[in-house]
Order: sequence, then structure tokens, then C-alpha cells
Amino acid sequence: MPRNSLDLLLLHAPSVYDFREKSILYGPVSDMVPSSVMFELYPIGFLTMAGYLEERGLRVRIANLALRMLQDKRFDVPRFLAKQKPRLIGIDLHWMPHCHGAIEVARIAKQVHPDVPVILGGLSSTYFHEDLMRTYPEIDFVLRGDSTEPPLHQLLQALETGAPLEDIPNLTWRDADGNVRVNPLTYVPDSLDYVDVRPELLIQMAMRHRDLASVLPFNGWLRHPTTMVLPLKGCAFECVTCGSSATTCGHLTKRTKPVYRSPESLAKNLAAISRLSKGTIVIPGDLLQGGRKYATEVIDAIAAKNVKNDIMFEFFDVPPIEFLRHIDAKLPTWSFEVSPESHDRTVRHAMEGQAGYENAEMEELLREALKLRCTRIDVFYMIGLQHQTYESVMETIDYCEHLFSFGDKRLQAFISPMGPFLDPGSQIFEHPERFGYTKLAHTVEEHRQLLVQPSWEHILNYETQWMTRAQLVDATYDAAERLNELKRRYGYISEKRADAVAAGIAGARALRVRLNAAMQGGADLSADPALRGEIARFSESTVSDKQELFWQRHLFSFDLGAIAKTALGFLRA
Ligand code: B12
Ligand code: SF4
Repeated sequence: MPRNSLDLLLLHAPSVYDFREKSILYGPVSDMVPSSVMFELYPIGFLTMAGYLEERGLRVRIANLALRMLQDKRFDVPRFLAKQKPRLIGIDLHWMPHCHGAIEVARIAKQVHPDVPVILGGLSSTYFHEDLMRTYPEIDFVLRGDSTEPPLHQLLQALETGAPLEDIPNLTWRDADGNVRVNPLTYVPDSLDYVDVRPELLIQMAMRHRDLASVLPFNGWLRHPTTMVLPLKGCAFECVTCGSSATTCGHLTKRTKPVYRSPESLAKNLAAISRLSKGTIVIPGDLLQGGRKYATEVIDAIAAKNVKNDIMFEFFDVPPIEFLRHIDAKLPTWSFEVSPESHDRTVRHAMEGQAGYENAEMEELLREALKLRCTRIDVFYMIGLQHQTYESVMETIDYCEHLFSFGDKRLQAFISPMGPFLDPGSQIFEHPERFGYTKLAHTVEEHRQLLVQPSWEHILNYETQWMTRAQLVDATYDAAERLNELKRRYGYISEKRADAVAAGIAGARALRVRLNAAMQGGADLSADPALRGEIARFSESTVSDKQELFWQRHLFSFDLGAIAKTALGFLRA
């Protein structure tokens, strides 16, 4: 039998598979991330898996179906899949909002290629592995854990040689009698340096398949080529809402404490990115979790590589000002973000984990940081927390005005709803009643049904003792409206942009009333073609204009010379 041209086809699905035919008011659930409401960004792990396998002589192709479908109304998924000849099809169900699209893509992949096994992976599939295997016959395997490269390699070898699947760590599979078998989750590496994110791999893949759109991370990335380098897996904090907190990881991925990439490996990755792109590089996850020494070594290693890109750090706690001064002395351009979640002490402290600090402490740090050369400081607040009432959300907006009154436009503030779902495996998901929450979906299938409800008021998988779903939506639009006016008044955004956000909020409110009325009258507007474009328009950039997220604009964000060199090198090879 001729060897298939592709060993692994990695597919990233949109949140809702047939979103192009539907008219759903998804809500501002993606306004704080670069993706659209279809969450088209694929996991970084696609690149580590692809890199690891390619280094071992296997062929991998990444296809961001979500992005292809967003960019081209006529992009036909079954036809695209029919042209591929993979030995294994991998689909991420890392983020729970993909559970509609991921499973639908698995079903179509199975229809098109009945003999090709389908594997799912990522944090959400790790949580729901048995549910997935029992409910959806189109899924053949789930590979659990936060690190899967070697077990995936082992599986690809076993599929070729017929070696027993019992020996593959982290694998959930079905035996010949149809029984679901759960191998122990024993592959939990204590170093992340065994894999690399090679940005040039994307160029090679794009060239090999003459298809750039399939490897791009999100819509608009060529204009804003923000990239991310993940320094760790797991987390030392205990935020009760988080699907990857210390306690959750202990159960879910068996990672009892975070593991870090070495400063050298991290800096090498940043340098490789900076050779191709001048865009902002985000380092999420708070380097200081690894200790001050580790964090300082990372900064020094990056400085030694002479990386010129703006580097954006995320801090979970108030960082020591000396550390920020060190960054300022070593890096040419940098910025950071913090997420106090609420201005209100009771609300914030109930989160436990990150943000267990006081406003005064944070303000002192912000004032000192603004004396440095940092290009931007983003402060994020959230709606949907314990003890948080509608009034408390409005007071958070008053507090944002207090921050704006510092008089430095580098200091930005944002607010967004926690959604669409509570994170599976988080303490709140596991014990909702203990934290004053009502959980409205339990299984994967229940979440899939929620995702196709007419409006995000009915999509959210929770409400709290302090706010119903309707109140969460009211609080979001009211807070967004007030914050937008503050940003207009303090000169953060242009009149034109503020008007556009205000119009978006007003439009979303009107649509919500219409959808609710139709729902109460038993009508289904979800497939009404007259509403289709309209609804998509009122789900994005409503709590704030997405453009505000992007740090720096470079007219020529890519080093075209370096890209051409990589491409030529690939052609010669
Ligand atoms: C970095 C990060 C982001 C980055 C994403 C960067 C990226 N491209 O991956 C940004 C900031 C953009 C982001 C956005 C979101 N995030 Co986030 N994010 C994180 C964070 C801090 C790191 C986790 C992470 O992704 N680690 C990387 C590891 C675990 O995965 P990986 O290396 O990419 O992939 C490996 C495995 O997961 C697995 N795998 C993954 N996919 C597949 C597929 C196959 C076939 C196989 C075999 C294996 C496999 O193998 C890979 C290789 O080893 C975590 C919190 C934490 N401490 O973990 C939250 C977290 C993962 N995010 C979360 C959420 C909810 C979101 C959003 C939905 C929030 C929102 N409403 O906007 C969006 C979704 C964005 C999108 N897709 O468009 C939740 C997920 C809960 C859940 N189970 O659904 C988490 C746990 C916590 C949180 N609340 O933030 N996020
Ligand atoms: S700091 Fe909190 S929200 Fe962020 S990854 Fe850690 S536990 Fe999750």
C-alpha cells in the first residue's frame, strides 16, 4: 500500500461549525482575545506537536478550518478534507467553546475518511475524555494531558506497526469489543525544553501546501502579527474560576506544580520569531511564578539575543518594581498586563489565587511603572464573579475612571464577561453551589446545545446567586457603554471609534430584545438569512474595539527578506 502523503492532519474548528448559516448573537465573549467569536486561534501546541513529529521525519499539516471558513464564505470543509490523505486526523478541543465545531468536524472527517482514525486533545478533551469516547463514535482516541508530543509520536508508530495501544501513555481508546480503555496519564514531563516552537515551520507548511490561510493564527494576523511564547505549563495560583489552576491541574493533567522552559530555550524562541516579525511578542503566565531569579534570567537571556520587538508580560500578582526596572534597563520596548478582575476587595479576594492584592498596592506599582519606558499597561476586569452584583460592576467602571485620571494614556482598562462557559475542572465548575453558582450544562452534549442558542444570554453555562444570565448581560452592556464614554472623554479613543462601539452596543441591545421576543413567541430566528450578517456585526468589538488590544502598529511588521530566505532554504532542501 502506498504510504500516505501526510502522517497527521491537525484541524482547528470554529466554535460553532455551521456559523455561516446561523444567526446567533454570540456576545462579546471574545473581545479580550485576538480571535473573533468563532475563536479561530489554534493552540500553540499545534506547533510543538508538528515540530516534534517533523523532526522525526513525519509529515504534518495544520489546517485552521475556522479561519478558512471566516475568510471565505464558500470554503467547503468536506471538499477540502477529501483532498487530504492523512494517516491520522487530529482535532483540538482545548477550549470548551469549540465543542460544537470540533465534534462536527470529527463527524465530517469520519464521513469523508471512514478508515482514518480521529484523535482529540487539549484541556477540555482531557476533562471530558470518557464522555467524548462514549457519546461520539466518530472519535477514536483522546490524548490527555498538557504535553502530548512523544505519546502522539508513539501512537503514529503503533498505527503503522500494529504495536499494542495499552503501552501509550495518556491515551484513551476503544478496544476491539468497543470498550473504552483509559491508559494511565503518566507522561507529565518536568521540562519543556524537549520541544520548540519553530515559526519557520509555518512558512514551510504554507509553501508545501501552497496555502497560507490555513496556518495563520487569527483573522487580521498579517496586519497585527502578535505572537505568544508560553514560558510554563500549569499554574501555582488557585483562582477558583480557572480550568488550569494548581488544584485543577493536579486532578486534570496530573501536574502538581508548574514546569518552566529554560531561559535559553525561551530566548531562542523569541529570537527566532523576531527574525521574521516585528510584531509584539506576548509572554503570558507570569514569569515571576518561577521565582525572581528565573524571571531575571529570562530577561537577561532575551536581552543577550538583542530582540527588538515589543515584549508584553502578564503578571498575576503585583510585580516588584525592581523587577520592572530591570526589564526597563535591559529591553528596548516592553509592556505588561494585570488582571485584578474587580476593584471590589470582597469580590477580588473571593477569587483566591491571582489578584489577592490591594488596590493601593497596585496603584503604587502603576505610578512607579509609568515612570519607566513601558509602552503600555493593560488592566483587566471581569463580570460574572462571586459576590459581584450589578452595582459592584458599575463601581468597577468608576474605579476605571480613577485609573484614567492618572493622566497617562499608556494605562488602559478593559472589562469583559466571563464566558461563554465556566472552565471545566475549575473549582466553580466542580462545586458550583459552594461558590454561589448554578451550572447549566454538565456534559459535552449539553454544552453543544447551548452554543446554538439564539443569544449569549442563553449560551452562558452559568448564573450566580448575585446575577442571573439576563443581569450578567445587562451589566456587561451597561458597563461597556460607560467605559466607552469614559475612554472618549479621557481621549483614549477617537470620536469615530467611540461612536462605532456605542452603535455596536445599541445594536446588540436591540437585537437581544428582538431575539428574546421571538424566542418567547416560539419563533426560531437562528437561521433567518435577513439577520445573519447583522448578528455577527453585533458580537464583536462591543465591549471595546478589538483594535485597542493590539499594542504597536508597524507598517512593515514582517522581515520579508528573512521570510524569503526561509522559503528559499525550504525549496532547495
Ligand atoms: C496562553 C493561554 C491563552 C492564549 C492562547 C495561546 C494559544 N494559541 O494557545 C490566549 C490568551 C489567546 C487565550 C485565549 C483563550 N483562552 Co486561554 N489560556 C492560556 C493559558 C494561560 C495557558 C494554557 C495553554 O494553552 N497551555 C498550553 C498547553 C496546555 O496546551 P498546548 O501546549 O497549546 O497544547 C498541548 C496540549 O493541550 C495538547 N493538545 C492541544 N490540542 C491538541 C490537539 C490534539 C489532536 C492533540 C493530540 C493534543 C492537543 O497537546 C499539546 C502539545 O503538548 C491557560 C491557563 C493555564 N495556566 O493553563 C488559559 C486557558 C487554557 N484558556 C482558557 C480560555 C477559556 C480561553 C478563551 C476561550 C477565553 C475567551 N473567552 O476569550 C480564549 C480562547 C482563544 C481562542 N482559541 O481563540 C481556559 C480554558 C478552559 C477550558 N477548558 O475551556 C484556560 C484553562 C484558563 C483560562 N480561563 O484562561 N488563552
Ligand atoms: S493565575 Fe489564576 S486564572 Fe491565571 S492561569 Fe493561574 S489559576 Fe488560572
